[in-house]
Amino acid sequence: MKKLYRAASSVLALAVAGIFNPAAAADAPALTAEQKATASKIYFERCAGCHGILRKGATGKNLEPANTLKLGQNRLEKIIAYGTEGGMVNFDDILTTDEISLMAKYIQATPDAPPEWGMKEMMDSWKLVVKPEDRPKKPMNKINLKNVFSVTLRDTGEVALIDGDTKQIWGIVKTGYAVHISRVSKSGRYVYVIGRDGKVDLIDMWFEKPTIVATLKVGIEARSVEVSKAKGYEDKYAIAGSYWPPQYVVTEGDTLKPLKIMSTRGMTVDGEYHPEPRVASIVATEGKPEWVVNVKETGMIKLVDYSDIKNLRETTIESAKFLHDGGWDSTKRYFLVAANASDKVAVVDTKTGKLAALVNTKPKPHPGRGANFKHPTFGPVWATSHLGSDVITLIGTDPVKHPKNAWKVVAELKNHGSGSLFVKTHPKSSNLWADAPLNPEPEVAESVSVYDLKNLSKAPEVINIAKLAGLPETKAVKRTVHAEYNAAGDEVWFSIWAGKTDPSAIVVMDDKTRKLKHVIKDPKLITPTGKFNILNTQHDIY
Ligand code: DHE
Repeated sequence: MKKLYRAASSVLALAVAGIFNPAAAADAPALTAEQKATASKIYFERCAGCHGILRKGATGKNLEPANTLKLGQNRLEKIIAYGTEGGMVNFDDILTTDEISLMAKYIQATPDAPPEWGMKEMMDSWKLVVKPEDRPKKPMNKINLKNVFSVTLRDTGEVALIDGDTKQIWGIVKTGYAVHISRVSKSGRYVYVIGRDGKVDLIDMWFEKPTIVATLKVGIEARSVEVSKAKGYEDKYAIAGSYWPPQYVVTEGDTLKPLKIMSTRGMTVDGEYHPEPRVASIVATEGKPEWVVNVKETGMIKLVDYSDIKNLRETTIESAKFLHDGGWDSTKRYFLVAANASDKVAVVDTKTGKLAALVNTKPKPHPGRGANFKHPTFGPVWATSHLGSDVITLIGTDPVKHPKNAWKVVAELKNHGSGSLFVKTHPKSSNLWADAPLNPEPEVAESVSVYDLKNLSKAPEVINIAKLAGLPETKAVKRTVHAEYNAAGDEVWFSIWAGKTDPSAIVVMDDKTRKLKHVIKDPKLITPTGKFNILNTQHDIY
């Protein structure tokens, strides 16, 4: 009786939370337990990032049964296979026909909420592989660590550390699934990587080979990790944000021991409760002990003061939905973050702790960390590319000397297509590079635009980077993704992101001549995506 009551009350709780809808569940196509397990694995690996674990939608559409049942099996299969104009990518080159049919059925059923992940689960997952006192006291290798690139090998659950001077793979470490980003400790010694499955790995570069010295699982799904950078706090703390459960955790910097977990559940900027406000980008302010934590679904930006972890202070700034990725302006006072469902960029003034502006842009800005340079007419600007539009937006960032241009769109440069994810330049360069890996046209997805920063009225040069790699023809599109400069700022590296069973590569371009300099090929280089140069990441140079 007690059991029945408990089951009924938890169903009621889920129904109230909008998670369980008995009517919708009854109409969904039936799945065996085995099919459901396969589908939920695929959903987690391929869909949850855009549509949310609870399928409430963010970058992607809401996929709750109320919507998916209306579309029906055939239409859903077509959308999954061929994508949509609205930015949904095609999966016909990633999933089999049977898998596409299975996923169409799966998303018509009620989503399951995964378990919570609190201090007990984190402590159980925590592994201090090498204690700080047992680590080298000085670098035990001759590698120029400043010019190492930490490269995500997405589908193998690994990170390759590549020596930027010799272009040789220095070491490959096993990490969580599909590492999303790498961030570097203030000292430049440690690399922190975070897998989609919430596993954080701490890599020490002072050993002869890159070595994992600690790991911690911070949740079930995650995308962001950052270090403490303020004076007196160098390498002291790390912070990791989770998609599920919606929370962030502060850990010791050199061991990853979890110290404090903070939930991000709460009200959106519209005053509605959201059960899954995921943690998107996090950056560390240099001038004070503070992190900027961007909460996707609520549209709230949290300034987290880490000077007193026990009595943690959060300043909550209202901006717009749904916050995603962003970067500093050139002075590192202002943080600019894409609110991609509102077609806006939010600007936070970390000196005053207030919102400086909400800038309207073309659809779905997606900057990565963006790019800073001095525009010949408008002064210092920050650039973002767009998922939903074929422009690169330039926003003025100098309210003192160029007040008329500050926090305004001063120019839109024509990109070679929409579906762009990242732009990049370097203080020593006069080029701006933009990719378009999610464009449905293979030729566009394989190419990049290069703009001359001294003459922005000139059309960009469009270069098919994937072709330069000289890889064999395969069914999968060879998406060219994520530009990253070397430490000297005279080379630009691009990942050629092909299928899991296809050969991939990294193409190194000479920044000055815009000609091919080197192609890194290796059978172990499978699905490379993000690349993070140690010096540039350590000092937020972009
Ligand atoms: Fe990313 C940054 C989330 C898909 C490669 N990505 C980020 C950040 C977030 C995020 C929140 C900012 C982290 C920070 O700065 O602290 N990304 C998501 C998603 O939710 C989304 C849309 C879907 C998903 O399932 O993950 C998504 N991202 C992708 C990809 O498909 C990419 C292209 C390939 C991959 O490896 O998965 C990809 N995201 C990246 C990269 C960065 C990133 C390379 C870091 C950019 C930088 O220069 O800092």
